Formats: sequence, C-alpha cells, structure tokens
Amino acid sequence: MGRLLPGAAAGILAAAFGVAAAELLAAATRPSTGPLIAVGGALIDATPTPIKELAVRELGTHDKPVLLAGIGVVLTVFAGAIGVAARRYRWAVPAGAGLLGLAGAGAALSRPAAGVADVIPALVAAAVAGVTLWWLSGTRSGVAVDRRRFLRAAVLVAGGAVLAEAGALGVERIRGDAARRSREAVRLPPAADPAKPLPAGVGPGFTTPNADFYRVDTALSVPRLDPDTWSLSIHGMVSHSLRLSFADLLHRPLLERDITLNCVSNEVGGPYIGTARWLGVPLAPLLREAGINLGADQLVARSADGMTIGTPLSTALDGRDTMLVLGMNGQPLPLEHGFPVRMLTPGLYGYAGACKWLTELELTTFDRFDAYWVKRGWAADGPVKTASRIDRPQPFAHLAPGRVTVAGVAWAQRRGIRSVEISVDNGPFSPAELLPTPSIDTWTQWRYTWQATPGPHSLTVRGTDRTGSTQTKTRAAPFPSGATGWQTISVTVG
Ligand SMILES: Nc1nc2c(c(=O)[nH]1)N[C@H]1C(S)=C(S)[C@@H](COP(=O)(O)O)O[C@H]1N2
Ligand SMILES: [Mo]
Repeated sequence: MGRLLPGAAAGILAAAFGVAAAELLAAATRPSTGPLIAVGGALIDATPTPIKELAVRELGTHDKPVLLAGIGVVLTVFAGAIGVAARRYRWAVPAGAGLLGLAGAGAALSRPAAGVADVIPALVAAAVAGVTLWWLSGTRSGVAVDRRRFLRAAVLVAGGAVLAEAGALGVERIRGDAARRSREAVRLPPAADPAKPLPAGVGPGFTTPNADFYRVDTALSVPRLDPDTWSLSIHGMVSHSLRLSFADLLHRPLLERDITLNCVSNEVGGPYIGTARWLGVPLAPLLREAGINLGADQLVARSADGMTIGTPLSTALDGRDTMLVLGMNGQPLPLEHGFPVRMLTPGLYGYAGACKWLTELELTTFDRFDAYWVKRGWAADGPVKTASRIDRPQPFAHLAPGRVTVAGVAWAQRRGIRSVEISVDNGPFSPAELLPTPSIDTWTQWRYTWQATPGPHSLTVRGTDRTGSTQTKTRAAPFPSGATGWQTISVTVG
C-alpha cells in the first residue's frame, strides 16, 4: 500500500456509505430528496441555456445518466482528497463532511418544491460520512497489525455502503411497483365526445405508441403520485377557488382527440415530437366555473416536482381542445408522461402548455409571474412553428437507383398543413402527396416518389401551413422560441 491509497480509499468508502445511507432514508420518505437527485436537479436548474441545449442535442435522453455519473466522479475525487488530507490533518474530516452537508442541503433547498425537512438526507449523508472517516482514519498507522485493522474496517464500511444502497434500490423498486399498480387500477370512462376514427388512408406510424413517445423534462426521478390522494387546486384571479380530486375529473364529461405534441428544443429534423389520442377534461368549462377575474392573461400550471409552465389564458378559452389529460392512447397516462394528470394545449410547444404531474393551476398575469423556462430566457408564449421532417430514407443512406419513396411528417398545429414540397439537389421544389389527417392539430404525413439516379444527392423538405405561409429557409436555433430552417439530408444512389 502506498501512502495515498489508504487515505483515498477511506475517504471514498466513507462518502459512499454516507450517501448510500441518505439514499436509503430518502427512498423511504421523499425520493426526490436523495442527495444525488437533489444535487443533479439543482445543477439542471442552474445550467445556463446554451449548455443545456448542447446536452439535449448531444446526449438526448442520456443526459440524465451522464449528469449523475458526473456528480459521482466529482464526489469520488473530493472524498478521496479529503481522505488523504485526513491522514495528516484530522480537522479535514469535519471540514469535508461540513462541505458535503452544505452542498447537499443547499441543493435540496434550492429545488422549487422544497421544504425545510428536505435537507435531512444531506445532513445524514454528511454525518455518517464524517463519523465513518474519523473512525477509519483512527485505525490507520504504519504497523502491520493496524493495517489489518484498517482493512477489516474498510471492508465493513464497504459492506455497509453496499447494503444501504441495495436497501435504497429495494425500497425504490417497491415504491415503483406500488405506483405502477395504482396506475393500472385506474379505469378510464369512455369519452362523452370521442375522437372520430382515423381517416382511411392514414399511414402507419401516425399514432406514436406510448412506449415510443419522446420524453423531455427536468425530473431526475419520475414523480410518483397517488391518484387517491392527488388533487388539483385552481386559484388566483378567480371568483372562487376549486379543488378537484382525480375521481371528480373522471366523473366529468371527457373529450378525446388526436393531437401532436412537440418540444421547442427540437432541432430541425429532430425527434422530440409525437402524436397520441388524448383523453381528458376540457379546461375552459372548469375555468368558467371558477369565475375568471378581469385582467387575468396567464395560466400558471405547477407540478408536483415544482415545475411551472405559463400558458396564455386565451389558448384555454378560444375553443381549441385544451384539456387536463387523464388518458393517452387508451391507457391511463404513463408515469413518465405525467400520471395522473397533465395539461395539453394544442398549438403550443410542451414547455408552454403541457405541464406533467399537474397539481395546481393559478390564474395570474404575464406581468406578475415568469414561469420556469421564461426565467431562463425562453419566449413567454410558445406557439408551434410550421416545420417538416424527412423520415425515409435516412440521412447518408445507400439506395438502389430507380423509384425511391421519400416520406415524412410536417406540422403546424392549429393552422394545419396545406402543402409539402421536396427539392432534389437544390433544384425546383415539387409537391409531395399528403396523406389524410384527422384535424389541424396533428401532424400531416407526406410522401414523394423520386426517380433516383446514380451518384450523391441531397433532398430538402419544406412545408406550408393553411394560412399560406411557407417555412422560412433561415436557420434559427431552438432558443428562444423554436428552430427554423429546411431539413436537408444527403444520400448516395448506386
Ligand atoms: N412537470 C413538468 N412538465 C413538463 C416538463 C417538465 O420538465 N416538467 N417539460 C415540458 C416540455 S419542455 C415538454 S416538450 C413536454 C414533453 O412531454 P412528454 O415528455 O410527455 O413528451 O412536457 C412539458 N411538461
Ligand atoms: Mo419541450
């Protein structure tokens, strides 16, 4: 053993034991307060927009595991350094534990839905890590007997860490199973106003299966809400506040519609879009029952995890199918998509109209309150921009010469798609064939038959909405109000 190794090992083992003990405590009480989740969540909240954009672009849905792994690496290096320092200076132990506790507690308190008690797991982590390291450092020394004592102690601590972490994972699993069962027990009544069957001729892939539906949110651990105790409060600039249980919502006349939802963070040609058959409670009658005060222009949705999403009040009242969603493609909402209730506003990007794990709706004004993403510079309204995507062939595909079917989707929710055009090798645009759609709130599938000749080629798509406006060629990044520009792919024929 070198001089550094036992110290670093002691620090790392002590930290692992402390964090695992805290994870176990959090799993049994409030899962979102586990130190790793809390620090990760605080980092997500604090990350500047360009870096968040980069992470979503480069890592996609792997962004969360990568973030947690990064926190693990930083914690390991820190704990190792404290362990080494503790061999010379015993005060490094309380100093290191104190820093760990402060960072964890600060992160927990910074979360939007935090209560004071949320600091407890971080303090437990710091205390357990500190006491453990103090003890391990006391067993160190150059002589062989003490080396054996140290090894025995280290093995004991490692075992404790593994047991605590296994316990945390076990409790997590039990809670996850309970949440899945409470979701499966939900019986959705039929819609009073059902969706019409999809028109004949709709292509395969029109409806996105729940398992394939994109997921974009800031939740490191998916909130698990109990529909039996869940309630929604509607308050703020209303004549009388309402509180509704899940059963109250199930008893109201339900609306069912096919609607496309997409993310403002989608790059041109990106994957964050899907179409589902949503079942829910129309929002406008609920708001009218509460009595809307003059001057209110913003609806702020709050989620169980503290997200705030601000929606122009007009979009809940102008006759579109804005709803509190209970069902997705014939099933209760999946946990990751907002169980038991989420909002959905046709024509708005998700960040502006589709709050998941909904618990509160507050009527207010845009002057008075900036929602989560608006505080970070994103546009306050969030209407969907007209866009189109090539799904077939794939970029850089190798194709045989002759007839090639080029196909994809275009969307302009609330306005509908009038036409889609394709340009080969920057030549003139020719119209693609549009497949039938149920409404202006869904994407439009298109296809185009191309006589492919040998050689390298580019294919460009652009859509025009039913107001007659064509997608601009000008490239814009997703920030702050959605990407623009035409998608072009390169393929090789022959
Ligand atoms: N509570 C909560 N709701 C949320 C978000 C979130 O981070 N937290 N993300 C929003 C964003 S940016 C989008 S695009 C949609 C995505 O919904 P989906 O994950 O069901 O596809 O949810 C919206 N609702
Ligand atoms: Mo989004």
